[in-house]
Amino acid sequence: MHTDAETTFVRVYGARTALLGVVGFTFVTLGMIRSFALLFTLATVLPLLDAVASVSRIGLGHKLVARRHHARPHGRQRRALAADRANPASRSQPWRGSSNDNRLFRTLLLLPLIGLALILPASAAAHGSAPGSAQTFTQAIGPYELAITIQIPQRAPAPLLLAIAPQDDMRDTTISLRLAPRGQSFANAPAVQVRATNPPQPLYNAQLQVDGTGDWDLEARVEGAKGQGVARLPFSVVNPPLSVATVALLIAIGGLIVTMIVSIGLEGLAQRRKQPMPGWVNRLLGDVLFACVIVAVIFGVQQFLDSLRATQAAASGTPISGRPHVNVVLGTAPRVPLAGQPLTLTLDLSDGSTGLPVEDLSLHHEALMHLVVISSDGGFFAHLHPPRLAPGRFAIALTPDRPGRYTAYVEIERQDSGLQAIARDFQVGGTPAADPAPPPGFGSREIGDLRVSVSSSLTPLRAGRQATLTFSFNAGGAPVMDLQPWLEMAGHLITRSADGAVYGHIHATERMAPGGPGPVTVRYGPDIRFVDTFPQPGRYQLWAQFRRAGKIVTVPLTLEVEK
Ligand SMILES: [Cu+2]
Repeated sequence: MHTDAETTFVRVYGARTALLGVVGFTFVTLGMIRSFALLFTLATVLPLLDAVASVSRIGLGHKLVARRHHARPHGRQRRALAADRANPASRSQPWRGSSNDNRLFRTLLLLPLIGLALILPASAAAHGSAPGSAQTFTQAIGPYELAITIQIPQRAPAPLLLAIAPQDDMRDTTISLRLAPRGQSFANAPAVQVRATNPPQPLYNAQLQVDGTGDWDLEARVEGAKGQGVARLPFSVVNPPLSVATVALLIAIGGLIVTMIVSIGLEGLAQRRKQPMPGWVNRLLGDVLFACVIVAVIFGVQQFLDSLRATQAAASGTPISGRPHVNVVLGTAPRVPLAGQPLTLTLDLSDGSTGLPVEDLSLHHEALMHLVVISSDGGFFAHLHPPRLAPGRFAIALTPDRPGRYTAYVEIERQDSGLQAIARDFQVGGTPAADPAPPPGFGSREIGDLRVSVSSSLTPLRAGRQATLTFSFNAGGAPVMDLQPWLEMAGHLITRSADGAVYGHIHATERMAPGGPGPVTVRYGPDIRFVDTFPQPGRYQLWAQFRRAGKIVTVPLTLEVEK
């Protein structure tokens, strides 16, 4: 059984705790600065409100219990109320005190609603721009290079929005797209077709339907005058897991808000009818509020502690679990490839522990796999993005231009693991030609209609000493300002010691440009810088790669590094 004062206290504290719960919960869920600031402000303001509430209800020198309250009339009070009704003049005084309390009470009740209103738009925005909701796969499909962005839906069934950005000339090609749950046949899946127009657009949109959650493969088939190819892009749709604690907290907070609204409504009704609310209703509302508060506090605290632990674990840089290494088996078709003849490289990825096909590759710079193929003399260089054909299987065609030993560098990243670069050699037959002249080192050279000058912050280069290499671009005597990002970066630099012992993939120091479905407007120029420390002395072969007007510009380089 509660007295009036107790009931009011429970309500005041209910309102306060609900508010803190809502704000704390939002802070926990979203980890947003705005919620944190709100929480801080409320933590300062609420004790003051509590003090006001306490003084007004318990009173300083007031006889609270004797004071008449419309909500909880007892025997003697009821008789007094009946007398009041008979004599309106005597009624004004007690009701005024009560309605003042009501106003304060309502103000306190309004706060959680204001808190909610402040928070809800923020949460909606946070969901819309949640990282990872769009995944861009850049890869070769047959002879065509394209970037396909998948907007991963938050739940299923849902439409699957696709944006296709050709990376080179794709005019008059047809792109067929269809979906199948991982491991199932595409045979009966409905397909949508996109026709790359002439002249080509920078972006084509398509839409498919995802029926359920789980692992999916998107098959992209391209056919055109230059040839055809296929890629199967893996993605997953997961319903955000809602824990029991979260559901309980939400129910408790919802219960608090509903009970408060009901309570305000009933009190308003009671006042208007000048009839007291029945005691049992009041008690019931108080009990429900109290129960909701208890549940909200328990699960709110639990959620808060959980998130605190997660934040601490993230901040302390606790190493993520990691996955076993990946074994790569490289195959060539034909088995003995010949210089000048096309060959297909097949890369089968298996888990180093279980031997099963590797199916948990993360997108790394917009591709599941980056493949760099270099001939031992450095005369042949290709940076490719092989399409995934089946679980753990990637394949791509290329035409080696000289006989000899080649190295394929496979760069991949498994979920929760770091980047792995795996080198595999293969042999190409044919009649050896004269050794190619090595490309120039520092200084100026013409590449197409571009003049590229390369300089270093450290000359001569020394092993173990950091150097900044600067590539400056000019066209027609004017500095080039319209270099585009490629695979999220202003430039990529592949370095390899002539003996093959050292391999590096370095990114430009310029600001990253994360990809997405829309056109990327970031431009770079005329200078692009890379920082590197060559680990050992000797001759190095380098290939710097940039993108301009949708075409990849490769700048080969030979540098000597002294001791
Ligand atoms: Cu790449």
